[in-house]
Amino acid sequence: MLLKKSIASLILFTFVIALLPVLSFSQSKSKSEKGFPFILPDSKPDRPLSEALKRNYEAYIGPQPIDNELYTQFKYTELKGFDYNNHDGTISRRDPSKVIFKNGKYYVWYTYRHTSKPPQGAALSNDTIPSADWDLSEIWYATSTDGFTWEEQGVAIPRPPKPHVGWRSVSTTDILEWKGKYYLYYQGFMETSGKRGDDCPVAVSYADSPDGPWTPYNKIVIPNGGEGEWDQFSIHDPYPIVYKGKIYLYYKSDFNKQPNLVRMQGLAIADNPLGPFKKHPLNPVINSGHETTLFPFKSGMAALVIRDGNEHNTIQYAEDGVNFKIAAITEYLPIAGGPYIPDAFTDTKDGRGITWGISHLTNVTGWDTNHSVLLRFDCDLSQDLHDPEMKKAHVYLKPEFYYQLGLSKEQKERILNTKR
Ligand code: AAL
Repeated sequence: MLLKKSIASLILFTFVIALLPVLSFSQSKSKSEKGFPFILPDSKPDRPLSEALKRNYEAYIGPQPIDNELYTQFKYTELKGFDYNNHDGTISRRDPSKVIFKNGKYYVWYTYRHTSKPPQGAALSNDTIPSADWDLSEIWYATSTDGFTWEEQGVAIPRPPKPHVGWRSVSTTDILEWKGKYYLYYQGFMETSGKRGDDCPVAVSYADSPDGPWTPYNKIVIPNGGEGEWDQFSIHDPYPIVYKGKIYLYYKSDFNKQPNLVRMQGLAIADNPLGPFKKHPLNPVINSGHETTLFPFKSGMAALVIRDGNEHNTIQYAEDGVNFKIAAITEYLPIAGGPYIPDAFTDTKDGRGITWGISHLTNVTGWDTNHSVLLRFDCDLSQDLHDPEMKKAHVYLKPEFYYQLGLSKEQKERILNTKR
């Protein structure tokens, strides 16, 4: 009897041992066959992933917007202190510079147009009638103690006399502080914008104080590209940052044949604010965008990429300041944003990021009184702020907003004439 029992228990034991690998395999099989976990893993899980889920963990700083330091919403505030002649189109302010803080106040420079008539297009323009919103303009500046109410200080860079660069218009400026001196880079038009295209090089003026007086260098500091090169006609939106011990000046150019104008952004680097600037061999370095808005972030460079191109409405990041990748996708980004970047000129190795700045809105009333206004934007693209309200991923807008995005007459006719 005892023998029978021990043989039976031996058989049972052997059977269980034999089953173990199958059981554990079926257990592990069921683990890998288990669906994606209900609680979103903080880091890339060790399991087969779709391309989208791989990207969710590889392309972005965090698996959700709330965890992504380079994701933010943007909030806007109307500025006090600027008069626009009842918005009749004769006064325009646009394309603000970065904001700096000096002498206990904030400074911003911008394109200022004050003409007897609103822009009339190239054909109807003359020495006093502007072709475009930034034609026949000067560079003015304003100061503020809080970034919301501004005091206009007047002209910083007037239009120089012919034949100096910028005699037709000086516009779209940005500020650099370098070794205790100040430099304003700006588009220097020597023909009416719109005659051929929006064609201009970049000029520069310098001063010992942000309040001027500004001395024009009276030479082209960022030249147009050679014939047939992408930036042969326009060097727009000069945007200097001190990075890796040098001046990294980002800019935009309009190229390709009309009506399919392409806008991309390039980089020119110099050791001296007055040049020579060497254009990067990999230019264009950003494949989309319009006006330039960048800031040092950690050891690299971040960029707000707006309005045009396959990758508009993105926030991008380049570990080396040159090779940009999408870091976040967002909406209602500041147009022509000029952020307040405390470490824009400190050659930082750990860029802290941004929380506010000045941007613009164009054509705010309609083409017959075309002009632009400045406004303030706030955001959370900072290592030193964590504002969950700025990390929300949806903006609720009223039906009127959507209805103003209406069909054109031609689209309506096409739809109504489409056979069922
Ligand atoms: C802006 C900028 C440049 C262009 C025009 C004025 O948005 O891109 O400055 O020349 O438009």
